[in-house]
Amino acid sequence: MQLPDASVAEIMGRAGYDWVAIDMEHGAIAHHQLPNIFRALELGSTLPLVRLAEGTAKECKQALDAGAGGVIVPMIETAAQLIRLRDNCRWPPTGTRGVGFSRANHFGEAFDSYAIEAQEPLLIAMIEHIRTLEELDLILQVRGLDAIFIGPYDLSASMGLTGQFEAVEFSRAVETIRLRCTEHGVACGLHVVMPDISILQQRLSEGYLLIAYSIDAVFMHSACKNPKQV
Ligand code: 3PY
Ligand code: MG
Repeated sequence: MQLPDASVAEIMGRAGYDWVAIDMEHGAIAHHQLPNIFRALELGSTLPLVRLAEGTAKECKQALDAGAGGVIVPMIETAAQLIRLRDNCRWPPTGTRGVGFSRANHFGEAFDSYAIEAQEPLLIAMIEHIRTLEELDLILQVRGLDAIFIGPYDLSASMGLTGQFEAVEFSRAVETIRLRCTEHGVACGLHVVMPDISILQQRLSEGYLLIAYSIDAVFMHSACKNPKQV
């Protein structure tokens, strides 16, 4: 979701997605808007995740305190960066995130049960640069990493092939990431940005386990421009 509106979240939540990620990297959604967007998503039993801009300590605690089930963090390139991120997301003793009453623990009412949950919120690392393939085995061994999420635009841009998803070198890089994830027993996912059911089915059959399908704004302009296909 990139559109900053709880009604959009309500529609998407009731559409039956397992999870919806709020895009705080490229979307126009501010921290104070998260609680109402999350409440709206939860009307449809959809798990709210947040794609952070960078994964700083402040961003992690604000998104998780607002009630995100986990974070998706762009541009992870090293194991050390991922470990810092993991620590930013977890309460002590396993991490360094500040402890406090917030929406995530029902403003203190569910403090004890949340203290356990806050040891391991979902941690999803985006792989978006070709040079990260050299560090990938170390990244995949970081304890607490739940999944890898490939950003096709940034990954292709890092190869000088921006948006050229048919390019052989790009397909090879994507497949290498997926295979390495399988070897390490880590779920692999990616963003199918343009809504296309045949590509979605192909990615599912290849074994991707965490697929973001399009973006609210893209669904809307596809429907406006080409209503017959929606
Ligand atoms: C990318 O393609 O780079 C993305 O971040 C998609 O979400
Ligand atoms: Mg990206």
